[in-house]
Amino acid sequence: ACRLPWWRSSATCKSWQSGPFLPWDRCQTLSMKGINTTVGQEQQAGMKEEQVLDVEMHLARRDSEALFQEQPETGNQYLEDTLLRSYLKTHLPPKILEEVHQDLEMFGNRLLTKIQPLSWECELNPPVFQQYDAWGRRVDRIHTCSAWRRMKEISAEEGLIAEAYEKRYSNWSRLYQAVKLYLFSSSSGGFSCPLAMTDGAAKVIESLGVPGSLKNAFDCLTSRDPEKFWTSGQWMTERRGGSDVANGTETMARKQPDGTYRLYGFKWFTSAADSDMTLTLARIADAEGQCTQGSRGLSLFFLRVRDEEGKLNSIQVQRLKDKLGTRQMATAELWLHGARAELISAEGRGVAAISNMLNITRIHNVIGAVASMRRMISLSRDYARKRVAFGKLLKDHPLHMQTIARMEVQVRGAFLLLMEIVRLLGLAETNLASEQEQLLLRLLIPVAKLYTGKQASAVAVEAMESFGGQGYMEDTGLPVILRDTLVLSIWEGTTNILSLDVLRSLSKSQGQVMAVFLSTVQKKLELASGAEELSPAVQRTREAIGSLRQFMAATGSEQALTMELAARDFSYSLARIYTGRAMTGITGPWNGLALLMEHAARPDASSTDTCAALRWCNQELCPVAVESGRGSYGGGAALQDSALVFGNSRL
Ligand code: UCC
Repeated sequence: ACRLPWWRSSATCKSWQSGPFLPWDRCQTLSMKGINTTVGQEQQAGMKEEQVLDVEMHLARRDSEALFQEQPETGNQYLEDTLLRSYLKTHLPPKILEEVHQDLEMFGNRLLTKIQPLSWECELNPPVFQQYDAWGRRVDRIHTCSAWRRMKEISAEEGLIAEAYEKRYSNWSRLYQAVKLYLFSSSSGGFSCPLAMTDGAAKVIESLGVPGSLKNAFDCLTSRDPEKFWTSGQWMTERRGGSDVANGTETMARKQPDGTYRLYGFKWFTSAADSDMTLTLARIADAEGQCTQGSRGLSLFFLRVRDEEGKLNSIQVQRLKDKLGTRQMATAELWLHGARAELISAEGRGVAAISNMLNITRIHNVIGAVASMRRMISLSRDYARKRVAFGKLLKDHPLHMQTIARMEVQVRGAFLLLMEIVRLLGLAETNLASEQEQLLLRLLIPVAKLYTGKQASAVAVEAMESFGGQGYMEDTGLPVILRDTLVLSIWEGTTNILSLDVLRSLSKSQGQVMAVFLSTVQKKLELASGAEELSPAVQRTREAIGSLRQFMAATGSEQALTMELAARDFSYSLARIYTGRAMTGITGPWNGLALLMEHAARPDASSTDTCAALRWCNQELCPVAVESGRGSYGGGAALQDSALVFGNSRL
């Protein structure tokens, strides 16, 4: 079984355990304490004194033995995940399921026995930056541990990127890859981050039609050969901002006589700085050295980080970032002093081109969010079966169970939303997606990223509490999961930035995407109405859709400020409604029911599937309508917001 950190395994704890019970006559020696002694008796008394102390220590140890806690464990994460397995059984064609099942079971075992210990090694041995060698030469080496490098090999061997691009299971390949990444994520020691960007880079290159100059890069990014496999970075963030890429990017590109470019600038936040290549944005300078400002001035470049001899490509590492979490991974500040690069987008189309990468890394973010929730709940659940408090196991305390059950409902919803997105992506990548499905995918990626990022932080904090004080102890490994989870709502676009991206997808499609969303859910809701036990959930969802429609109709003609203020609540509403119900595209009598409702309507569904659907729909499904009714999105509310924020300060 997979125990929390190996460095606190039962072997290390043995010395803390008391010996066998002491016989009663030895315990009697306690009464000798304070005995009067003569000179001749001193030595004998000293020995007795020692015996007394020995007995006291044994008793103290025996007492503390009762306080000794059993570590929470997880087993094979694939076999234990009944929701995942039932999802695959419901959706995958039988032949594919058979093959995939075998591989996932083996992968689950490998994760448990081989990969999880490496993950803790990565945590214990974060990257080290060496700026100079012993003789004063600038070397800028980032030293990573052997476990980290092994993760790279394992990623290739398991086809964690390759699977999506080989497409051996056609439209199901993407979903299958996502499932492997989901299982890998919480045992990857942070390696899921470079994999996210590697996947994103491969996607960008594929979307460009794999031009000849990038063929080798594409082959390496998607290779199963550990010797050949590359990872990629994504260098977007500069000093003036990680969100406002269009205005914050200062890096300049100068064209060379051979048609390549040299890049000059400073990249403030470059994750997985030990990667082989990267995609990055820069402004092409004209003959006078002038650049176009704003989004239209940005172009996308490909560059190798090092040359064949391992020398940096005119790049200097300023320092590694001192992060709250994801410490296993080297995130660096980099100076580009004429790094040789290749222009890979049309001039001025950099943001649009890198969006392909962003959409993939945002899906990886969702994978990381769902995986960390699942891991925390698995450990909580196991602990509840072992830990005794107030005379009974935690699992026999109803309030404790209620708390974990609420988290379970959240992770179930998030998991099904993730599966829905990768299912749609698989269809899009094999030209099987309708125009409606493509629009839905564009909308659901930011919705899922922003929503699951917040869910994951909340669940990680709540789950940590379920271990009591132990959850707060660094050497249990639980704080590592919390720290690594907190980044999910920040990087790859914060919650507010993603909310604005939801609005961008609306306006880009001129409202068509909302029409698709609403008509899909409305039409398919009728199908869900057949299942008697789900009728309260159907009813609440129907009301929520009605409220959403009303909100859309009322704000349609209003100014931009209203939509900006509503963006976050609006996005949450889409997440909750869609997870509550959605179009799934599978065939059968339950085709088109809600994600959670659909799962509960399977012939072999359990009562807990129904319960999860009902409870999901018990939360406020359309917060944007509620807040709109309270007048939260008007100009007056915005002024009040500012007054509240600054009213208590001298500013
Ligand atoms: O770098 C970072 C750390 C890396 C770590 C990755 C690890 C993940 C690991 C997970 C493990 C579990 S963090 C970097 C964080 N920064 C961001 O994510 C950027 C956030 N900012 C945005 O997303 C902004 O909204 C921008 C940059 C997209 C805004 O740029 P613009 O230029 O102001 O926006 P525009 O003008 O609206 O969009 C320009 C074009 C448009 O296309 P056209 O011109 O054809 O209309 C948009 O439709 O780009 C298109 N576009 C998109 N297309 C913009 N966003 C998208 C999109 N999401 N999908 C498709």
